[in-house]
Amino acid sequence: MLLETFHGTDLRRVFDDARRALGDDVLIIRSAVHKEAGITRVEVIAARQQDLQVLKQRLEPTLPSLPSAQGGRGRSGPLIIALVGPTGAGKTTVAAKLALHRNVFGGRKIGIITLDTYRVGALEQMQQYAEVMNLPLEVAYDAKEVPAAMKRIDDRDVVIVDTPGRSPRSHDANAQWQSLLRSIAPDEVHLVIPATMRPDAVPSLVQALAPCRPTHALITKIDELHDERAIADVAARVDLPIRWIADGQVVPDDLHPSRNRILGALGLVTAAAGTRAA
Ligand SMILES: Nc1nc2c(ncn2[C@@H]2O[C@H](COP(=O)(O)OP(=O)(O)OP(=O)(O)O)[C@@H](O)[C@H]2O)c(=O)[nH]1
Ligand SMILES: [Mg+2]
Repeated sequence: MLLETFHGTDLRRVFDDARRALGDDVLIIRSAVHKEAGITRVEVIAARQQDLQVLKQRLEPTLPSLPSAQGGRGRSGPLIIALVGPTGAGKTTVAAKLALHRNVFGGRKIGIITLDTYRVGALEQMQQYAEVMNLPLEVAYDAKEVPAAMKRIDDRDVVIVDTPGRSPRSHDANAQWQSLLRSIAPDEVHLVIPATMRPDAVPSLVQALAPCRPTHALITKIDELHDERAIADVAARVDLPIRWIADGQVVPDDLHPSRNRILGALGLVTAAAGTRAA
């Protein structure tokens, strides 16, 4: 765990325990002292500064470079960002937020491709979003359709690819949409992870979705946490850069840059900076 909790009755001793366990570069994130039935109880939450440094480096605030007249990305066509992750993680909602948020790709031409043709109602959900957002939507059922679908939205600056939830049971269905995704060759693949997921389950999720070649993680449902510091534990378990987080169902407002929010949850930036919108 990134964050370790230490208990005791004497603050100095608990600090010493933390230092013994985590080494001299220990950073105290929070300490609390309260009395319970006349006994002083101390709780100290600490982390290794080195681990925090590694986490900070992964919270990259910069947006990807977008296509320009000079072809600055080294290839023509739109920037392609795909979203993959477990069922119900918030992929489709994030797709709509990315498409609409003025501080993300505001003013750019956006297109959407969905590979989610499996779940009943999934296509209708995306069609409704595309309609209200007034954005072109392409649906790819098999690999043969990908080149034509891509060509139809080739004039877009950014294409967002929505995918079905990874089914733990249906290997064939997963293999099929994952091969479709590879044929699209996205520039970035964001692994969408609900913050409410147990941190120790994160590595096996990353492994299960390795065929999608995730380049980033995107943590959703932060609003459902009892204690926001838990985002840091999820973030620390996924060894990928994290640019955005989501903290609610409201499209597009509940999407924010990750850095200040995650460091803010740890008390490492001021609260005001930590809650600033995207
Ligand atoms: N509280 C909360 N709910 C969210 C957030 N993001 C999405 N949701 C809700 O989670 C539910 C599932 O969201 P979807 O976007 O459909 O999730 P998905 O990953 O596309 O789901 P599948 O396509 O079924 O795999 C919806 O009710 C969303 O409104 C978030 O950040 N916080
Ligand atoms: Mg979906």
